[in-house]
Amino acid sequence: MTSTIDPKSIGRPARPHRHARTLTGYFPEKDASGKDKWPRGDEKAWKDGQRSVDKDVKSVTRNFVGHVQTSLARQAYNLDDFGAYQAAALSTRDDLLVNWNNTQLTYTRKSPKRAYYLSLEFLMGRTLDNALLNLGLKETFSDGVQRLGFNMEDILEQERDAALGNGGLGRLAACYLDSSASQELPVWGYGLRYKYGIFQQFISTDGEQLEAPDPWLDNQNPWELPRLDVIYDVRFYGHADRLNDGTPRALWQGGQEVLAVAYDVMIPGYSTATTNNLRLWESKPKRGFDLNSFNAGNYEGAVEASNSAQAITSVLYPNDHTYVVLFGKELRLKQQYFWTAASLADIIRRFKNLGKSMQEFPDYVAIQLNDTHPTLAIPELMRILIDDEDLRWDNAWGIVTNTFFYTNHTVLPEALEKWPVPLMEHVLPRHMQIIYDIVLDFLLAVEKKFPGDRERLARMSLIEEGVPKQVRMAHLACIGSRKVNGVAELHSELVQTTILKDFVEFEGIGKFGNVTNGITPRRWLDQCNPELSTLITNTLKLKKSVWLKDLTKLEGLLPFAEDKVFRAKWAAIKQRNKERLAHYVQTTLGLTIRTDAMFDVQIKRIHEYKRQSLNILGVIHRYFTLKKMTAAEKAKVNRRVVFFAGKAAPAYYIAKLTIRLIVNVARIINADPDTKEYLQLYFLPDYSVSLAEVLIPASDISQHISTAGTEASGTSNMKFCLNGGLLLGTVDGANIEIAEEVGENNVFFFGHLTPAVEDLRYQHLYHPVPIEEKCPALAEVINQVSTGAFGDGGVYEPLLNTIRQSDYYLLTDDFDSYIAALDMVDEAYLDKEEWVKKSIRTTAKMGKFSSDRAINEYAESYWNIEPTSVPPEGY
Ligand code: 26W
Repeated sequence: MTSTIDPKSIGRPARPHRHARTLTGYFPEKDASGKDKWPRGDEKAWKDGQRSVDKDVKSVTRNFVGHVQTSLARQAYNLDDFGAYQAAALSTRDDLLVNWNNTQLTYTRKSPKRAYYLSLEFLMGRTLDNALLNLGLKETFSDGVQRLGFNMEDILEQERDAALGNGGLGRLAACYLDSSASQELPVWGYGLRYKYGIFQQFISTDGEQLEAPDPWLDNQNPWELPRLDVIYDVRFYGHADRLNDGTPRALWQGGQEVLAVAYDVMIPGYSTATTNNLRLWESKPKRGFDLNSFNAGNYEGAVEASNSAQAITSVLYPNDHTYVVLFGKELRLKQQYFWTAASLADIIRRFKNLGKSMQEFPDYVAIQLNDTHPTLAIPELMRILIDDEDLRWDNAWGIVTNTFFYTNHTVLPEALEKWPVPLMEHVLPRHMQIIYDIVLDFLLAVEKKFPGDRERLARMSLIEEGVPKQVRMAHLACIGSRKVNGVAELHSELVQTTILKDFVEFEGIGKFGNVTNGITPRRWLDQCNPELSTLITNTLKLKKSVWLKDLTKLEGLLPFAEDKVFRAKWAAIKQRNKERLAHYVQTTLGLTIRTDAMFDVQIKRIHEYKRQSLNILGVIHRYFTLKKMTAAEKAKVNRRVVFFAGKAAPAYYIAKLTIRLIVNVARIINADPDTKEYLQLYFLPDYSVSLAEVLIPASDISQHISTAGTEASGTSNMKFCLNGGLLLGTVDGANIEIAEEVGENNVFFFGHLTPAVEDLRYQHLYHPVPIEEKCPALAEVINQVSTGAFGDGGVYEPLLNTIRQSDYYLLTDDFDSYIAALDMVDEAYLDKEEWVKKSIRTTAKMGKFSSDRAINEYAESYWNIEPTSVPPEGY
């Protein structure tokens, strides 16, 4: 079997059971005369709308059947798995709604300080399983659908991922919403309701990535509530005239006006009645179409305005770290403003309902900026306070700088957002005026503290000189916020000593901090690895809801690492998770994977800094090493199955070439009878949250091998370790803190450290050593690729040249230690008992990485908000 991937077979998992059937047990038995006992006894309660929150199997099935017949207008004798999913979602939604209403009512009555998480991305994945878990209805529901003749797992498989994000940043936002609700914190998310999520990835037979749109709303979305009553006007373009009346006010008029319509997504907390809200905005034309043009026969002109308005929330931008300086990407700027303007208008309206003065705004509102994408909220709040609320400049600036908090997610220079000044002046003329006013005040203050330091002023300005001039969004986010944080210890340190160093010197270190990222153990352990979760519950002798909410309780597993019986159970679960993955690959791709091998996984966006290239070159090295071995030598080798998955930004040529190389290497080595027993390689297309949920629990070892100092945190590293997978990585991001927790002897580290990186890059440029001398093993591998061992070698030259030439990501420096680390992994794996001990100890020490811990740090040390509990039955 080769690994040639047939593009037709790729994509979202197929729907396994399309065929319709009759709901078992729904039709009543016949009575003595052969007539149906109809209608069924419970129907009256259903019609009276008496839906109980306190569910039993009977009420679950009743509600389910009710939705089949009413909401879906389908017949109980004719329902397929997809219909069953829809009915399941709608009945679960009914329960969520009760809690959601109670929660909003509680917040309105108690008026606690609230926090708002502004993120352009929320990578939610599927909802049904999570909603049932959090509601405590999983077993009941599963029983219920089973009685109706359905299988819960098949139903869950019908749901499409909500893939409104690129990667780590978007998934982090989703984990934080889950934790906020679980910790009963009054937190709402604000984002955009993209019509198309992250593109679907297909792989052509020659290994090329092809992109297709992700029309995730085509099947309708049962999880959103359209709020046609919650709408705001958002303006673009036009002209802004200062009033020059002794106030800083201006009048912004004309241009394009677009409507923002709210869609609400309910976010249930785990094992609590708290159900928070994620509000997503959709853009709509303010007026349907232009009647004048229509009457004049200009039909295109008539719909133009409508199209232009709808375009704003049509698609998620697929960029991740690359090409963030988006020249001419006017639509992305419009997205950012549309979203921040609608969200702020909504937040201010809610605040005003409290009847407080604007001065008290920061006492009731904290706004978290997830990266610089929502930074326009800073000049937008200034605009509202000055132009609409008539506040003085300093007063307004005081309110702004006590409201916002900024999290940085990358120090890579190419990913720092900058907007061309001419574009800003065109699209947002009033905001550009305000930004200039902010710059003036700010630079005067810097000059006062560091008199005559012109270079410092140029470095710190919000405007970068050049053609065109550009607004540096990270600088604006920094000076407009109360606090600034990075996402892992090392990363926060780098933020403070590199990109924002001048700001630390100017504003003092107190404003800067760290909140190490976290992941929700509900989705990333209990849902994705139910068997392990059950074993943990039984072993800790705690209720699941206890340890899932206090993850440090996992430490109680430590003594069981010494228990042989426990280890056998632990290992057996890993094995079954491998088989589950193999089954997935068999059914979706038609490929047969061996499961009696170590599963080695690298899944993340494809990027040079993440160094998938290092991994694939390591695989090739292994392949040629195996080829040279005798049968007797090979028999002692550790069998390995290597998995890759991840998307490349559509315009990122080198990343796409990397995928191509992986796929073509797979084609050759999986077909090679000399080696295929010992080494297999797969590129799984269309990586998603749902695919991660299958891959992560199956992994023995996962790779997090970024060049030191480039990966801000990483969060999948935490997911693997929580599921008992060991980590092979560089001394970077959260890998460092994971090793601190689980112990360095349970982590495989390699490579140069961050402080060496700058110097090595300098050496590459000014004292280059030929690769053959510096790293012969790598030179040999590169030579094999180049001379066509895996198909036309010429194709890969641009990729290979990045390594032969400046080698910015230091493959030539780290390759030898990488290979040595892989050998250590093999050696360790051969001692199965010892390996399982490491696996147990790793899981046991992952408590720190719960997103509950992280969100509590934000709540306490940043936002100053408190838990606000919701009575389960309402008032
Ligand atoms: C404009 C396109 C774009 C989109 C996203 C540019 C840059 C980004 C982010 C800043 C990149 C990102 O997702 N960063 C990741 O954030 C995770 C959560 O904090 C970290 O775990 C990852 O290390 C970091 O790469």
